[in-house]
Amino acid sequence: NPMQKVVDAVADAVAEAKDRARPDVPGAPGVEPPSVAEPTEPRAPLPPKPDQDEPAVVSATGRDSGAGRDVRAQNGGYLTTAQGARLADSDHSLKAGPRGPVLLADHHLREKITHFDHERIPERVVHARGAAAHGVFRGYGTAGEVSKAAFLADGVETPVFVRFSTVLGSRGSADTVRDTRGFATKFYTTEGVFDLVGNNIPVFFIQDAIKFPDVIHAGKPHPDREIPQAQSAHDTFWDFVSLHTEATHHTIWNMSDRGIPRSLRMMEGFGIHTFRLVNAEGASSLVKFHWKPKAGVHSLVWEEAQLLGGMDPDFHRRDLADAIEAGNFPQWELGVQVFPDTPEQTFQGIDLLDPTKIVPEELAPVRPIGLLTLNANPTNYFAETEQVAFHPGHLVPGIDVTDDPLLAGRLFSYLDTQITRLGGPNFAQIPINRTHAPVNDMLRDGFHQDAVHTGVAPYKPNSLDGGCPFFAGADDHAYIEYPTPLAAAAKVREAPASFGDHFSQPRLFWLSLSPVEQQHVIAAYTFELTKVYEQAIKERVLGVLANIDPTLCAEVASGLGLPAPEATVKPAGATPSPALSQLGTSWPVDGRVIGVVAGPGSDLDAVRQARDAVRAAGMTALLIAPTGAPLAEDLTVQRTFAAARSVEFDALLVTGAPAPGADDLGARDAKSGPAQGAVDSRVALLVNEAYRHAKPVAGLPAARPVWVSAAVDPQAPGVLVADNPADVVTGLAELLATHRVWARFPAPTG
Ligand code: HDE
Repeated sequence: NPMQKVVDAVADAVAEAKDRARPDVPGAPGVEPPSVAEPTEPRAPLPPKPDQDEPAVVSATGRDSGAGRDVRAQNGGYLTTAQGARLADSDHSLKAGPRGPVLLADHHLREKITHFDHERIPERVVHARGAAAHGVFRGYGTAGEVSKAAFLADGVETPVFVRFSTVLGSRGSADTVRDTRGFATKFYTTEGVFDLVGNNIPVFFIQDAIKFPDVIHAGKPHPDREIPQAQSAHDTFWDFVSLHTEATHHTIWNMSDRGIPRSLRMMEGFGIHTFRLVNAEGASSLVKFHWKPKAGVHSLVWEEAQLLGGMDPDFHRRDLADAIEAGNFPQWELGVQVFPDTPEQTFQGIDLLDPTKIVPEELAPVRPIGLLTLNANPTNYFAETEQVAFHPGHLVPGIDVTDDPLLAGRLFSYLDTQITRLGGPNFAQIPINRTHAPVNDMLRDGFHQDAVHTGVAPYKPNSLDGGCPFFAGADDHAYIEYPTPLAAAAKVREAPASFGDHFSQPRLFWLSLSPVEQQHVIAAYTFELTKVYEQAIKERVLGVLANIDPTLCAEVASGLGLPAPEATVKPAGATPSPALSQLGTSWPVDGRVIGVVAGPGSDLDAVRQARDAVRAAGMTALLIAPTGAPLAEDLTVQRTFAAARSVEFDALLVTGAPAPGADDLGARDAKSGPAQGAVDSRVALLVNEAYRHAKPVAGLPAARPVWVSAAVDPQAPGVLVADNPADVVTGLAELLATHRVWARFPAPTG
């Protein structure tokens, strides 16, 4: 039967294509990828292209982690033009004689320069600055009760690409600015791409997408001078958030330590909106998504963040890439808070459609449903991190949206913005964006069309292509929208009354913080408002703070030298949510960075033992010495006194008291030279900063003179001296488990 042959051939081609596209992804038990074999002529859907394979796992610095790819920038023996013609020279333009005019006939010059002229694409209108990594997501199977999504089934491994970002800054801005961080994950599932496009703060500035241009225009640099870059410490931001008080909750999170993460590896992530999950029986639940970092939730202190802006503007980007390179793969558990899908769409009085509200974890625990591991750096920043296109509307069966009005606007915005940013509607064909499921669409033509479509009937219904392709049913993994019942209503431009509560949850957040975290919030508001020129805006913000908490308002007012106004809204009584504080928990220290200071006079055996003990504890040791010369054959120096700064390290281990080096200008008195017993001033600064930032500071007995030069109180908490390097490292690791020596911060006044 010739028809049967065609059907078999199609099925074979599809099976082969699937194998090629997903060599390592096992199918979920009982979850078959959608069948795309077609019962009639004429041909198989276009197979995935070779570059639709899993992303390469070659690291940024060329470390080949097994993919066997050649990582040289160019392959092949000869340099060619884009058309493949071999070139004999690419260093000189074609000229009429060596000193003559350049000729228009130089087609190679024109090709080279023209391509260069068009190398840049527009940066993202928000979240322009980002860093990304490849990884894998493994489902626990615990979500089966609420979602039929195949990638959540037990043991299913799905390739992912995750992009972290700041919101306000331009592509070249600094990493450690005070801002919200984006946390966008692309899951290449067998049922199509699912994008979870979240942030590290669980609420948003606005409740309705129509306000997005307003909040972003207010947060971006002033349109006249284009300053300040990548920050909220300016008049227009505070003008907007003080007038538009639904922004109060997000703003207090930004002013907390959450606005300056220690590392992208140490942040939570949140889907923010309430989503709808649908299980195999078709039952719907409402959920909020949470990412929980295995390394804990940690932050910088403000001075560190500021110093890093100059010292190492790429700090977060570098930290992520280095950790992956070193094999310290960052991990997060994905979890859901599950709420019954009731007609009111509220939970214990909290409106689930209001994106400025959280549901405290104490009321609805976060249930873990899978594990994310980032295990490979991108190979090419532009191709992957820049061209990746996320969209909250990239959904798979079992995951649906709700009527959150902010989410509705996002469902429009992301698709729309990619058309400008990536130059047309075919961005799904860019390798990083391609689904790993077979594609059989009827989308045709457009800028940058990569596919060579065959056939004549890219429309339905058709008879010329035998009616192909066909619609799938729910049993064939079709995406079917949940038939949400809608109440009869009049068309209005209005928000529900519950959206009018702007202060009870900011107060809940404030009351949930520990005293030292509250102190940081006070300092952050005071810093930011000090940068505001308009007195009226400062006063208006104080009015907002009074509605959160009188102490917060009074402290900030006193820092600004202004009177504290009375509240205009009666502060709601709130039960604190301990889960909102970053303190009070111990975390693994894997991947933490310890600076090991060594200099002339350090006992090299002790240095070696210290370094090895740090490594044995799963942390990274960076050796800091006067120059880059190795201290011994096996003691490579990673940082010099001139290039090291405390902000790079989570803790310091000092092995000696190095005398000022010849290049230590800070310690040198022009006439008399360094004082007897003086310590290199850069080492003293290093230790002093680490001490002031409440980091563990430890040493061998020979380091004691450094404590004096660095104004370190040897009796202070978290200052540790021991004879044995291994004991020093054990003590450091214990101190680091709580991230900082919190007791060392000045007692809060609030
Ligand atoms: Fe976005 N957002 N957003 N956003 N957003 C973009 O999409 C938008 C919002 C988030 O690493 C843009 O591709 C609107 C909330 C992340 O590539 C744009 C609204 C949350 C990223 C856009 C929001 C986010 C973006 C810019 C209000 C947390 C970076 C370029 C309704 C849940 C993704 C682009 C990446 C990026 C629109 C609000 C997260 C313009 C209209 C809430 C992580 O489409």
